Amino acid sequence: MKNIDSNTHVSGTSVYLDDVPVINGTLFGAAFGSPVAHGTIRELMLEEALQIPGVVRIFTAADIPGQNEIGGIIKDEPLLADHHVHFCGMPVAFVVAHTREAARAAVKKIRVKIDPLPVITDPREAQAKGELIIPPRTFTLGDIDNAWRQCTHIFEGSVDINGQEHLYIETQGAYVIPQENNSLRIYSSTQGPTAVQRAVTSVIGLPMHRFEVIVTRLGGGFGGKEDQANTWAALCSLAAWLLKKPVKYALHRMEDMAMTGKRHPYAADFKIGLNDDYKIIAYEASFFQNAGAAADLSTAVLARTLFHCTNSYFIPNVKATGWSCRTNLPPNTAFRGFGGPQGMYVIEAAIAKAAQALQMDAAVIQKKNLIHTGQEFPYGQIAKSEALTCWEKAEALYNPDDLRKVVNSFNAANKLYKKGIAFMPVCFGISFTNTMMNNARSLVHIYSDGSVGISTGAVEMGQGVNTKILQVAAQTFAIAPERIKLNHTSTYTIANTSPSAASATADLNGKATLMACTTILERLKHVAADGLQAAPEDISIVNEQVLVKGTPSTWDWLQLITAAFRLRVNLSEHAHYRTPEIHFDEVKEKGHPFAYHVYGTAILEVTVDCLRGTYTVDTVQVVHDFGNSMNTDIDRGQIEGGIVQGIGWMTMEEVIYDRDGRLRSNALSTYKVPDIYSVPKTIAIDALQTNDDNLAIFRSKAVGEPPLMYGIGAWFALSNAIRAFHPNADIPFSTPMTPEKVLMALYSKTNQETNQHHEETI
Ligand code: LUZ
Ligand code: MOS
Repeated sequence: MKNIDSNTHVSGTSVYLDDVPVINGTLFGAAFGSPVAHGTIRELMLEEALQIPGVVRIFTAADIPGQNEIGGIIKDEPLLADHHVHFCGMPVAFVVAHTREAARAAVKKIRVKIDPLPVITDPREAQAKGELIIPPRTFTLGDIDNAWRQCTHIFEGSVDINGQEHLYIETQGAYVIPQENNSLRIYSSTQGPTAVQRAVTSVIGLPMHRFEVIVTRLGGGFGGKEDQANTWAALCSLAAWLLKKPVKYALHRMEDMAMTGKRHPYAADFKIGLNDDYKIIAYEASFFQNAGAAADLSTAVLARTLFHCTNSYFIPNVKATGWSCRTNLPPNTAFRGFGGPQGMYVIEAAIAKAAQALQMDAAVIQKKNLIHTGQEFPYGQIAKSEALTCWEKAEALYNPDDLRKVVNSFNAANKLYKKGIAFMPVCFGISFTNTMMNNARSLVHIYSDGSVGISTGAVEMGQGVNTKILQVAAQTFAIAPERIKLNHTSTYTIANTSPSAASATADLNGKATLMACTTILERLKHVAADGLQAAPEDISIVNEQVLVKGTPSTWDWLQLITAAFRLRVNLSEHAHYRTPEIHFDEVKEKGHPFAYHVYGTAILEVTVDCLRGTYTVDTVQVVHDFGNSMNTDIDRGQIEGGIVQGIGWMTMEEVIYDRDGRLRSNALSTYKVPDIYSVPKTIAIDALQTNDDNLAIFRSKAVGEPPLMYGIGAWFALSNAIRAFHPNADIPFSTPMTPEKVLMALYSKTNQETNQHHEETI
């Protein structure tokens, strides 16, 4: 089935926040962000800004009627800076004017005197100074202290992983319209309507039922709107509330880039031990997460780093510790993979280091250590593993031995171009790591003309969740998709939603929809049984036809609904789904946090121009565990997009803050994302069909986040290509692998010399 949004997308009639018709009298907002990263506000000067024609009012922390607090997990995030500023771009004042031009002009006229305080941008420095969001967390398996003795080969290293700008095509924004009885209607570009509702509730100081948050769809989210849509919605709500006027603020790209958090950069140290047989016996890792200036979702992101610190491997002795370090950067936040990719990069780096030192192919170590069914993850869950199945299917399909031969002969024949390949296995746990969040609701109505309307807590952001939910209803009722419409997401219709995140949206909201449809279907079967003098269990519907014991009756769908309506049968249902079986004990750090895991293996091939340092990703060949895909077109789209986004993170996307905490890569001229020229020339995707994960909707495994992590392989393929040019190249584990870093590595001294040398070169 086609994506149900394809027609409106192609014809330009899909409604995003900025397409919501603006009503008469609407005012426009713009936020003034702190020009410095850390300091005490001495004086805020608004007079000049207020002189700009069209400016209505400028709001500051003093105007907030409720609490100046929008923090989610931890209450540490003011909406507007009061006395202190903690990051560059932290909102200090909110201008409201008759036009957006006036609002932006006024922002430029605001002056602030700030006494500077020391700025920390480096997580290791923050950790050393005790600047922690929460105490460190440690996951352990086996007996790490005694395990080193069983190891023949032990390697240590350090890693620096950079962040990533979300670059959703639609920037953040909100449009708030006051309603009667002290209520607000809030249009928000958010993945988390309830998160927005809570933030507004906190700031205005009235109960949640006053605030309706409406989302039609997003032009991308990628995690950036899981928590960080709250600020703009709360600012517009504050102004709309106090002025009793509609207020809209859709951020300019550069505002969005400067004021919002990104994927978390991490520093990490690892130690890996292997035995004679190259089995990984012990692994120890310390993760220093750059949380930014407030908690946001950092603690949950850190948890997922620990959950995925051994990626697809079984390692009997593990100790992984994570520190969430407070720095003076914008609070970093959810981003596709949610800390998992960072954990995976570090174990892949450890394996690559071992392989390099042992003069062997990393793939040998990778394959030998893939987790098998029955083995235990460091957090206590027992694997039901497709890791080796995916790997072996990739070998069978894509002939990596032949590819190696091609690469070797290419490298022998070419002096200034070198190819490299890498395997990247992925294992990603599906469920919010916070067990409490794994629930969803769906409201299904059948109208008296036989048409169906569905509302859920899911937010459509291009991932195709509405198409999948529609498929669930179409399949359950056995009716044509054209009879079904997915409605916008609203907190008045569906309450207490978890954000659309964690790859779990179709599972959770699809399961709730399945429950609602099944309940109505049971009622309908009784109606048909009475009307057709049969037993309810003999009734079925196929292609809109009512069957009795498999034989078509005189009734079709419309007659069935008409009969049910006449008999006053309830044609609506609101169902609640909670994922069964999952649990986690945060004291023991053990449990069964994930409904299931998604597995896959990618083989990546790159070519490096050894004169220029530039490169291409030539092929990415994947075997991906789809379960029993509900919609292969949508799922392939997710995989292709994820791969390209992952490659971007690992290769060209370089988030740069200067020492003063100011974002330098603050526009698309200075922040490079993959374009049509840099996507892989070939992406091959093979579907591993597995059929036993019943916690996935219709046994169709979640597909949102896992494929991003295939992109990690690009980093290692590049370093293999560099080594084909310079076998002893010094290649620090530093991401992204930009052309500049490739060049430095190509012409580096040997890796026997220390990192100090590398810093001098820089
Ligand atoms: N968001 C969240 C997520 O709140 N919890 C999670 O476990 C998660 N995982 C992936 C992506 N977003
Ligand atoms: Mo997400 S990183 O699934 O919002």
